[in-house]
Amino acid sequence: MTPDGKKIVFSGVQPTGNITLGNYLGAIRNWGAMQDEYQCIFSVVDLHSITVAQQPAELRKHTMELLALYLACGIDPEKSIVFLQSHVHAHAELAWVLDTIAYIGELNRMTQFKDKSRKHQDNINMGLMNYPVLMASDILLYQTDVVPVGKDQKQHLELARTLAERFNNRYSPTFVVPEPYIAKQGAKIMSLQNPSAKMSKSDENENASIFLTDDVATVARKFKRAVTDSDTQVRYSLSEKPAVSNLLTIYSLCTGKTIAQCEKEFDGLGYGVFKEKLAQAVSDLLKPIQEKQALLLKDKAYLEKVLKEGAEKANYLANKTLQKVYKKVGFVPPIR
Ligand code: ATP
Ligand code: LTN
Repeated sequence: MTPDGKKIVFSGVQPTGNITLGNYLGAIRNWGAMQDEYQCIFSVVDLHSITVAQQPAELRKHTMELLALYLACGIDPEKSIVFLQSHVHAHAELAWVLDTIAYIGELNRMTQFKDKSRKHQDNINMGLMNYPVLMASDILLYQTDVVPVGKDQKQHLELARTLAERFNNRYSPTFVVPEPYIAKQGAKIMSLQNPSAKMSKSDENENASIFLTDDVATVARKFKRAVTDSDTQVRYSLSEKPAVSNLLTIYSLCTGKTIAQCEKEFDGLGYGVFKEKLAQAVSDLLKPIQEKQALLLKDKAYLEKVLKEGAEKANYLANKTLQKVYKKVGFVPPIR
């Protein structure tokens, strides 16, 4: 809670490449709408991204692109704190302390760790296993009340809660225990090629994901190739028609129409027409974001100003918590 009684929101996305429609609908889109009611803190979590090998020049580029995307999606640096995780050293420092109360068994069980270990067998590094502890540190440093994320992050949020409670019990109340905020619709957008897998930035099949940078023709082509079923009815049923239900969810979120309205709109029209309209709706949503992002990326001075001010505000808040933590664990404060 801030001094003026606003709850604190924290969230982040990794600058690991192309942001997908899943990242947008499941996470970033919801952030903009929270800025008036909450004190929001949004980070480009670059420390997390190197748990999977990155090219340094690419990482720098993706980081600035993601920052510009946050702003293009309506994150307002006048209202919210926007910063790069690596600009606030307290994230890595608190992660170290939390590491000493996190158990190997807990981290070993994490679904994302197991998935990513399978995908990157040549690089099962300690950072990959430690990823959720760093994420807990991100959240707990700001005394966060609410964390808006997609469904896949729920398990990591549980760990952040567990670590907060464990620290509070072992020492004395220090951290707010955060709540996840998972949107009812869009929390798990599925792959266009396999409705049982989530849409992911790192999918090898590029037809599986819509990227926020995709142009009109690419969006149309990907939806045209999207898997459906042998039926012809545009109807929502997760058990009987998972692929079509996923497309309906996307259409509903992009147009603001309810699922029932969408079903009615395509009653008797078949998948061809539905897919064309869907592609149009997605492109209409992406176009203004792409235009704003391109303009912002040309204004390096402005982006740097946002980063400088964001880092100052974030450092102030994070250091306050870190100092409390250091005191509680028994570190002698530096002599000034
Ligand atoms: P990767 O595929 O590289 O693991 P990712 O696509 O999962 O990455 P993250 O940076 O890990 O992306 O996630 C950013 C945010 O987007 C998180 O809040 C996450 O829950 C959300 N998110 C990711 N994929 C989806 C999806 N398919 N549907 C809804 N939300 C998603
Ligand atoms: N692990 C998250 C990204 C992330 C995050 C956070 C989200 C890192 N730190 C703190 C919310 C709060 C993911 O989406 N893969």
